[in-house]
Amino acid sequence: ALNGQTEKRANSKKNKIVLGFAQVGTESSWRLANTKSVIEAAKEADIELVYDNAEQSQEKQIEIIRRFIKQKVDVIAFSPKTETGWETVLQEAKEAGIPVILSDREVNVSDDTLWTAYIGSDMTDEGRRAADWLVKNVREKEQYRIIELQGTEKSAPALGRKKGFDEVIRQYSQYELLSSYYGDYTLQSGRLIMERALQQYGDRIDIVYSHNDDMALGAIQAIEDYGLAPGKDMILISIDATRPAFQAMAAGKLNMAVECNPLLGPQLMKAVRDLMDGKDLPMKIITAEGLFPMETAKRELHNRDF
Ligand code: GYE
Repeated sequence: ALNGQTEKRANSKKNKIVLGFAQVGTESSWRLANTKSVIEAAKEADIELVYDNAEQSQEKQIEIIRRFIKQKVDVIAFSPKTETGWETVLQEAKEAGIPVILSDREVNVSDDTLWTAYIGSDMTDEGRRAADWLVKNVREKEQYRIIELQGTEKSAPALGRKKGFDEVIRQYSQYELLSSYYGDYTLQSGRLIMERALQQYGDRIDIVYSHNDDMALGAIQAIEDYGLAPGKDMILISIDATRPAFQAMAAGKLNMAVECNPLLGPQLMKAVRDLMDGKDLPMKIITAEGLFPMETAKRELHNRDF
């Protein structure tokens, strides 16, 4: 199928590769940095990017992908809002001979030939590392009660980050997960669900584990409004480690952030080019990432480029 694709391009004398990119939304700092990275990397790689944004709607994302198929783009990349619900549209892409690359979120489909490669992080490992940091660094009290602020329901990062975290925490009786709440990775949703958690549990909450920085920043506001000091009265940890999280850490309000790198543009363009050259892609292209406790924030802040 790939060779046919390359031939078709050569025959039509189309000199630029066309990539359709169906971004999931504009929900977070991470996402904005990701979008910028994809747009810049396409320019750099001289790949024609057809970009559209689903604004956190799966139906809209499916519509966009269908439009890409109609336009006969060479490759489709997208960041699937949820893990499920993609069989039909991915089948359509496959029948049209258009390879699909998953960007930063995986899908859960019965037939793995419906997609070509995944580029992004190991979400379960991020959750695991967040919990590892807790059990190694937050352990002087006899009992810790945890609140979890989850990302979008059924999204790959929310599922993975919960799974990895639970896996570790479950082994220590010192930690108790009081409750998990769904947000949608936005600051607003983080604030809202933290308010709900505070209404339910008040100052019995010792630790807040947020699936991304923006929700953690919303939680910080809610905790301050409640009259407590985030980072001191309550331990806050989050995932992404974007610049705003570093600023919150430097201000002593966020205790740790596990890095999730949004700068996937260059890797994506390389994958697209390799595909069009008829090369085989690895199924998973996983990004290596760090972990930053509060104490490193001032030093690292100026190194952050997302
Ligand atoms: O962590 C979050 C964003 O899919 C990895 O989505 C991405 C996640 C990221 O909204 O901030």
